[in-house]
Amino acid sequence: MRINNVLNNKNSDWHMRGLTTARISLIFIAFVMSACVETFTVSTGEPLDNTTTPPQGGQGGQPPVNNNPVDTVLPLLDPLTQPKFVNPLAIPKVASPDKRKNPGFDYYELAMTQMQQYLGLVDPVTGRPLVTTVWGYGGSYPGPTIEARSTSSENRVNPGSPVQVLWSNELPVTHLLPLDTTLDCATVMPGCRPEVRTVTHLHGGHTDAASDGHPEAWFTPGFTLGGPTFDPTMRGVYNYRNDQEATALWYHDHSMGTTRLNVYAGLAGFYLIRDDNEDHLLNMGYLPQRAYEIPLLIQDRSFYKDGSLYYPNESFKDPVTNQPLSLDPMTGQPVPSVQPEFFGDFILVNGKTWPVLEVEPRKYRFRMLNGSNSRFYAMEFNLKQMAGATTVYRNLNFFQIGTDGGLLNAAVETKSLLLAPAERADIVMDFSQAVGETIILTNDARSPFPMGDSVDPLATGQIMAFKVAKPLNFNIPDSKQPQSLRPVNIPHLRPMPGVPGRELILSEGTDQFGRLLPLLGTSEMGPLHWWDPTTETPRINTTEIWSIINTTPDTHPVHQHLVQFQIMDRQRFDTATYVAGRPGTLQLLGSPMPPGPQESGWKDTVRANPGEVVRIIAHYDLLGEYVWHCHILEHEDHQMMRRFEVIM
Ligand SMILES: [Cu+2]
Repeated sequence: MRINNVLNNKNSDWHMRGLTTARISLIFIAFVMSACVETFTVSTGEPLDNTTTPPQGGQGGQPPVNNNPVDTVLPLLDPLTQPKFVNPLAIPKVASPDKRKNPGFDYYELAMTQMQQYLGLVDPVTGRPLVTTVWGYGGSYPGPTIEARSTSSENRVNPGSPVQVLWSNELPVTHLLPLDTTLDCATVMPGCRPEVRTVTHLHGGHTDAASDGHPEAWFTPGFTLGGPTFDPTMRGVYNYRNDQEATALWYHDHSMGTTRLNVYAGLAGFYLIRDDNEDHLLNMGYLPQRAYEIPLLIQDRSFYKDGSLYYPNESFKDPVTNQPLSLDPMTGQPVPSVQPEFFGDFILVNGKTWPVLEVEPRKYRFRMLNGSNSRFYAMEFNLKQMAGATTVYRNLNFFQIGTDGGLLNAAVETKSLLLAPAERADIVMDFSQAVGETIILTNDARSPFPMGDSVDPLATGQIMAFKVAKPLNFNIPDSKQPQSLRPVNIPHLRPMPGVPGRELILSEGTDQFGRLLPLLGTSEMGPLHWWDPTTETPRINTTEIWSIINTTPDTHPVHQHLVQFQIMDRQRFDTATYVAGRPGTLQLLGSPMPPGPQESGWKDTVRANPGEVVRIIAHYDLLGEYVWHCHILEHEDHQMMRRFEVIM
């Protein structure tokens, strides 16, 4: 399938096993550890629950210096040595806005810093807690949750304000993780430098182009350096309109060529929009009250034995000679290579490994977000029971009530939920029939999705646990089963007469070193690079259909900035006859299939499946340059991203 992929460690699960068996003995570098464990950087704003001191007996350690030299092989932490469902789920604090700084705006200041945080890891030999050096916004990973209120014209009862955030970069000048200096990074210096550059994007936000977090609008500490589209006059202050309906957005780093590393280091947080309709549902008892609404940011990571973050540091090698091919353009020295994908073997929720949440026997609302670099999650709630000496699992029904961009028309009863990177789902889970029981949120999505390796049922096959151990608080009534969720159904976007659709492609080629190069492109021109001229130029206030033809063997989560779109349908095509760049060769097969009920709402990220054309429709109502891209971050950083510009 992936003939161009000759990276030794494409599949990290395989890589881990290789490391934990034969390769550990090759090189061993001991970190000199000394006792100073309580040196967490605590936020200047809202601290996060999980920045708390680790349990008794905490081991000390200088922050592990982890900008790892190339091609070293250090021992990794084995996920099977780690306790599961012991660490309490951390819930990110809600940031408090300053309403006086800039009247009319909710104003926040969120600095990006490096800190040490307890992610729930223990030393497998001593049982002592291990701390991890991470990056975070506002002093924590994940960053604090921003709660905004809709400013939409339909939100008249309790209208909100736009939000302003000063995003400042107070990170070290050296990256925490292995940097590939061969990528196109739109840097001011050759060789993908400066190493540490950041720009924040509000994912799913209806945002003016200047504040959208364009990947080339990155900046360095003190705004001393900036990318080609960085506007120094903004001084890192971004405006968010909030003129959209209630939903869960998220903010994360989007810097050119280093998004995968910056997000992996910890730069992500929730951004919830509230509105009158949601209040109405709460007042009517159709949604769990706020105390029972919990955001769940699901991510995979790998760690070295000292608890520091592992990200592959191997150069890209010639498969025959084993000589490094990824060479720094400035020094000519081997550098770590971008990966085709990266899959960690630890699962974290809100920055804690395999956490547990004690719940009451009632309904809870979970705001689910897949914030992983490459991993998909196919999730179920499984009730763990004993049948004699055997553990058996019974998967439970739950309700999906919302998608990326807002509530569905009506709740969808289901047993499973599939989330690609960056997708969100709003769900309601009823624990009332499980008093005293433990329910495991499980995952069985293959990596890469959908045809890659299966999960390890004892590690990546598990996400978190819910123990129905708390007594029911009778003072707060349980919610009713959610039924109709909107005053009027979501209007179907309609194509506009005279506005042609676009045929776009997802493809795989090779870069200058022979590495797998995932690309976007157009049906007429074939695969295109980031630097090729902009081809997608919707006119302002028009509605367009984009047909995205996936010629690759993997599912790619395709994300458009600016808009919330609707999925129209998916249809198979003949992959044997189709040639990108020759539109006449597209032979559609079978019938177009409308999206299932779990995707029948507002979306900003769509799963483009292999061998399928997915059609999406969106309305473009703000001028300026934005991007669309695959949200597998290793793909996005390696050219699977293109500009689009809304023009007059
Ligand atoms: Cu992709």
